[in-house]
Amino acid sequence: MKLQRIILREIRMPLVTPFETSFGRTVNRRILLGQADADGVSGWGESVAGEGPFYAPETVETAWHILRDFLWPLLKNREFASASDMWEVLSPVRGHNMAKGVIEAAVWDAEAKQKGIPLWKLLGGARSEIPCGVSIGIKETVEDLVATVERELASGYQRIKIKIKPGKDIEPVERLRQRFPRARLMVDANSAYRLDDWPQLKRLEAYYLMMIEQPLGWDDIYSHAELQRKLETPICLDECIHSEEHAQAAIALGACRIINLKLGRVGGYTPARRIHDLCLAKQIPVWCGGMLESGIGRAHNIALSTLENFSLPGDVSASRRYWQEDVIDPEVEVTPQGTIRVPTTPGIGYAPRLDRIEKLTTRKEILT
Ligand code: OSB
Ligand code: MG
Repeated sequence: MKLQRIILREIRMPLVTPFETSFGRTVNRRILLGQADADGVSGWGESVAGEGPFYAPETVETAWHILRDFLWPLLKNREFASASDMWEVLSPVRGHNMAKGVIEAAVWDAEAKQKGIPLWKLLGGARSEIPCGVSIGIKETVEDLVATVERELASGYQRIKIKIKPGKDIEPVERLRQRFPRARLMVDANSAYRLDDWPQLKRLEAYYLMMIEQPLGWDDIYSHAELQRKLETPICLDECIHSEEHAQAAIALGACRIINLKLGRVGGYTPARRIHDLCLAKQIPVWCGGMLESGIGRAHNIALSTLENFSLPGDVSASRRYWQEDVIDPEVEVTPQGTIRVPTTPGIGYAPRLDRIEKLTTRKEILT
C-alpha cells in the first residue's frame, strides 16, 4: 500500500445542544478531517483535538501543523505492508497523538476498503452490536438535567454519564438517583477536583455510581491511586491515559479499575489495541469514549467498540444527538434497546458525504 496524498479539511458544525464540561462550553465544533488516498481508495480519519487546549494539550491548529509539517514527510512515497505498520513509522514524533490518530485511522479504513471487508473485522472485532450510553453536559438547572436523562433513558440508552464540577455534583446526582433508582449512572469531572477534595467525592458513594471518571489532574496518575484507595466506587481514567505505558502504570499503581479508551487520545488503532489487550489480561474493562465527533470519528468509535474487552456501554450515540445533519450516509442510529448495529460494508461502513463535507469546509490543504 502506498499513500499518494492526504487531504486535510477543517469543517465547522454547530451542535444541536451546546455541551458544557468543567473545562468549558462548546457550541460550534471545528473538526479536522483527513482523507488518505492509497492505491485507488480513500480512507477517512477525524481528529479529536478541541478548539482550545483545555481537555488535552493539542488543538485543531497544532494537529494541522504536525500533520502537514512532520507526519506527512514521514509517510510520503512510502510503501506499507499494512496499516499496522503506521504507528512505528510515526514514532519519531513525540506525543501529538490526536494528529497521529487522524492519519493512522484513515489508513486502516483504506486498507479495509482495499480488502473489501468491514474495518471492525480487519481489527479483529468480536461483536456485531455495541451497547451505548450517553454523556450529558452540565445543565443550568437540575430540572433540565432530569428531563434530559428521562428522554435518553426512554430512547433506550443503557447508561447515563453526567458531567460534574465542584458545586454541581452532589445535588444533581442525588436528584437523578431519587428519580431513577435503577439507572446505570456515572459521573465525569474532567479533572475538576484535587486530592484534598476526596471527602466530597466520597459523598458520591451514597448514590451507587458505576464509576467516577477522571476526577483529578489530567496527567496525575499517582493522585488517582491515592484517591482510589479511599473510594469503593471504581475510578475510570480518561485524560491520564495516553499510551500503553500509562495504562500499565495506572493499573499497577491501582489508580483506576476501568479505562475510557479514545482512539484519538492514544494515537490510533495500534496503540488502542495494545491498551485493550493489556486491560483484557489485567481484567480491567474498557469502554469507548467520545469527543463530540462528526460521523467519521463516530464510525471509527463504533469499529473500535467491537473489540472483546469493550464490555461496558460507551459514549458512542446517535448522530442526531449532536447534529442537525451528519456528514455520513447513513447516519448513526441507535436501536430501542440502546445498541448500534455494526455496519457490514467495507471500511468504516458509513460513506462520507463529500458534497456536504465540502460545503462545511473552511480550510483545505492537499499534501502530495
Ligand atoms: O471527557 O469524555 C470526555 C466531550 C469532549 C471532551 C471530553 C469528553 C467529552 C464527552 C462527550 O464526554 C462524549 C460524546 O458524547 O461525544
Ligand atoms: Mg472523560
